[in-house]
Amino acid sequence: MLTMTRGWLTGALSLRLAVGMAVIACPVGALAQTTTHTNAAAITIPAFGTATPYPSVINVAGATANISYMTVRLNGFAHTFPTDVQVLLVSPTGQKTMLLSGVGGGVDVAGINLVFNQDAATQPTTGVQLLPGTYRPRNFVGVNLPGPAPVGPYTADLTVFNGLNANGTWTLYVNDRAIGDSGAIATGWSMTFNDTVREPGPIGTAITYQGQLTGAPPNSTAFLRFSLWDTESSTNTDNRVSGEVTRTVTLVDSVFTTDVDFGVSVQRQKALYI
Ligand SMILES: [Ca+2]
Repeated sequence: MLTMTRGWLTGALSLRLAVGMAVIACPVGALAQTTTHTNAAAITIPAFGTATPYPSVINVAGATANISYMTVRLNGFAHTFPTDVQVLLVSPTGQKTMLLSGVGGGVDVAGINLVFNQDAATQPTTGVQLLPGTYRPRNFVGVNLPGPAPVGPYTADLTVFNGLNANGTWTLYVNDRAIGDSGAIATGWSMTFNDTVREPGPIGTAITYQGQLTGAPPNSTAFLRFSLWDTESSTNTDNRVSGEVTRTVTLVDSVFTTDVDFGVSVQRQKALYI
């Protein structure tokens, strides 16, 4: 009787080993996550000059995937001449985009929520009232913000952050560039990082399997059949989630190494056993 050191053989040479889980059990879309980070403290915009605080800061930690898409919210935006206002977002590693600058004309707004993402259908309008809504960023007046904000030129494009790791200190610089009229972002701002658009397809189940087969001549060949199962020990074929992959392996001092690939169709969001 041939025996496996890390499992057992049943029948002729059909085997089941509770190994390789770390490789096989990776769930589909394991990298997908959506996280929102908020600084709800008020940002006060003076009649002229830099807001308080300048910048407003959000520290991000724990991000395990790189940014594929992001949304920024300004909550409770108010101003009596919105076109005065510049809002610049800077990443921990210095990438930057203007969110708005020179938009909304001179029409008072009070307590509106502005959402920015790159898929929005419209940009804020320059000369008419700024309405609550979702917009692509717009930099209509491209003058430099006062330091310590980085100098321009400034893009108006949230995709500049794609591919970055979000961890670190994000800064939001708000400036009023014209004398008279003031405002606030009364309940602060937030960023949402969304990875669903980069969710991978099913992960393959190709592995390199190394085992030890005893009971056979230690330096010989053996014919093995591999299958994937969704339980560790059931012999019910309902628990078998792949077809068989057969391999003739070469034993060297009873140890063999072989590549086994069950394809992607068997991928489950749970542990599998070989
Ligand atoms: Ca002003």
